[in-house]
Amino acid sequence: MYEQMVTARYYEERLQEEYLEGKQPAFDISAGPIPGELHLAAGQEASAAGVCAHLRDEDTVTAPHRPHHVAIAKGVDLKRMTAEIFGRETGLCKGKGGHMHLFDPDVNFACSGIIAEGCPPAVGAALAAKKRASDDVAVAFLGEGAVSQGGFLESLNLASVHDLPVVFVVEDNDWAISMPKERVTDVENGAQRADGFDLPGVRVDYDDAVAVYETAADAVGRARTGNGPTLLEVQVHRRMGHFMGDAEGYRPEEDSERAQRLDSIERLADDLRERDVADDLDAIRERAEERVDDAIEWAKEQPEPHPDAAYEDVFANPPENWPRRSATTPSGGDD
Ligand SMILES: Cc1ncc(C[n+]2csc(CCOP(=O)(O)OP(=O)(O)O)c2C)c(N)n1
Ligand SMILES: [Mg+2]
Repeated sequence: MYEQMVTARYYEERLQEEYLEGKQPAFDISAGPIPGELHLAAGQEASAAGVCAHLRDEDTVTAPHRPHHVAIAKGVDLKRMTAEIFGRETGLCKGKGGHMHLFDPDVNFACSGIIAEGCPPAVGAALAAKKRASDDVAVAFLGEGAVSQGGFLESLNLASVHDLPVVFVVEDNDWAISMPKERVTDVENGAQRADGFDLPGVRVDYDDAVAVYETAADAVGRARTGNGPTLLEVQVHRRMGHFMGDAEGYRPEEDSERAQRLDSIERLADDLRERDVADDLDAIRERAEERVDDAIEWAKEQPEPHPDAAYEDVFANPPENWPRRSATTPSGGDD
């Protein structure tokens, strides 16, 4: 878990550097090697690492617009994910999805920029697993800002009534862009939403990876043994703005300071040292950094998609006379 967490943190530190290239001084969001928005999850690593430690490749995970820590913990190919974020042809979605739309069928991972959008597909994957009589499970990650969304609430209902092997993981980072949760809901503890659907709801009040791991063991175990869904909420801390370039004028200074102070990675490192579990945390960190640097270097060398491919994989039924690929385009277009 420590390795997953330091990989995710360093990955985002490196993305941050790459993202800012060419965007300043007047923050041009379309400029530089990573055009568009970028939502970083620094401070939220414990929930992804603690939950995904219980998962296998066959299990399905969906994530929202802040997906990197979850994708890394689920084992998404780091090189192809990075190429996708850089908009390159060898990216997971051939460079057309970008950082909010990563899709890796090898490890059954998907994410979306539409909040709570991952809940119905996770329920679908859980239904498929049940119908196939396999013990695969599905996990949907979402933010606390999405817990009043219809897609989420309807998914809780279907999961409960059909007893499906799915776990909903709400990452409560206190903010939905600039909106504190107390202004949009009177429900303080998002796990309470489970009560209305008669399924177990549990909350981990602090972002301790071991506490998340232990709580998730029950939730994933319940799903895997045919005992139905669980809603798990984890308190995490958003160390950065909502997205890169967010000046955070709405955020009290103490709240940002608290997020910096309560670092789940440092907490886990102290814990590991105290329990004498890992003798060389520096080696783990170095290995993680090398892997990230390699992925970023590789991705930046990848070709950009051919303009003729712009319409491919976009329409299920392409319009007539849609642009065809030219002979110079590297791969076929029938898929
Ligand atoms: C259905 C929908 N409505 C609105 C948005 C715009 N939007 C993007 S992120 C966000 C807030 C999400 O907050 P939360 O779920 O807490 O996730 P966090 O950003 O804190 O990780 C909103 C409203 C969206 N992407 N999808
Ligand atoms: Mg939030």
